[in-house]
Amino acid sequence: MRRLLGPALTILLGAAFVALIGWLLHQQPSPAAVAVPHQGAADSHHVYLHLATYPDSMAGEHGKDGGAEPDWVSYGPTTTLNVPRHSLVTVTISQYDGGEAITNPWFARVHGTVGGSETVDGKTVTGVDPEAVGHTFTIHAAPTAQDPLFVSVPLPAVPDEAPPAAGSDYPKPIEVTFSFRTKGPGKYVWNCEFPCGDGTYAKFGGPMSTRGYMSGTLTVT
Ligand SMILES: [Cu+2]
Repeated sequence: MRRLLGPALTILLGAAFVALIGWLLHQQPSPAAVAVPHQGAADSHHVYLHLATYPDSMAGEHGKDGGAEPDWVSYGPTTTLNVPRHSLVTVTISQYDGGEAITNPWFARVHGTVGGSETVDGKTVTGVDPEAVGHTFTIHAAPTAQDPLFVSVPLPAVPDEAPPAAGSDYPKPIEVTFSFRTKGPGKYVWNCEFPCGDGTYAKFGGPMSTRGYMSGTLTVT
């Protein structure tokens, strides 16, 4: 019995930690201006989202001066996403940031998208090199009464030596596109699963654990 207690306790503590992170993500206030970045398409059941990942927070929802933490990596233009129910959602992410080896190579694979794939600069792939990941976009669904929604796509790293693009502070981005289908209405959280935060919590601190940088909400309306 005592021998079983150790692993059981570990699992329990792990589950409690995951629950705590989920609760913390839900507790942080959303940005005041709640943007609805999906553009109305000709077919109302197919919407588009355009996001970007930056090596700092000067281009997203924190304003041009970067707000409180200008050096933190961020998603933009907003981390508050709204998409309609029973729809096809096509997301394009312009990835401007560098990266390195991902801790968990499972997140270097594509999960939960239409066709189980994404395109990287136009090329269809089911995963990227786990040694060169910039960020991931990972929608989580806690087991609740709402419809499950799990999508995770890796965003390859922009090479460190890439020069800034003309007229930009950032290099030419890597364009990642994928689609997923929504079911019924629900509230979900998403985050990056590449530990790109500060040194606390195995690099899951700072921008990784603060709403509006490497995490946000996705509301299916
Ligand atoms: Cu990240």
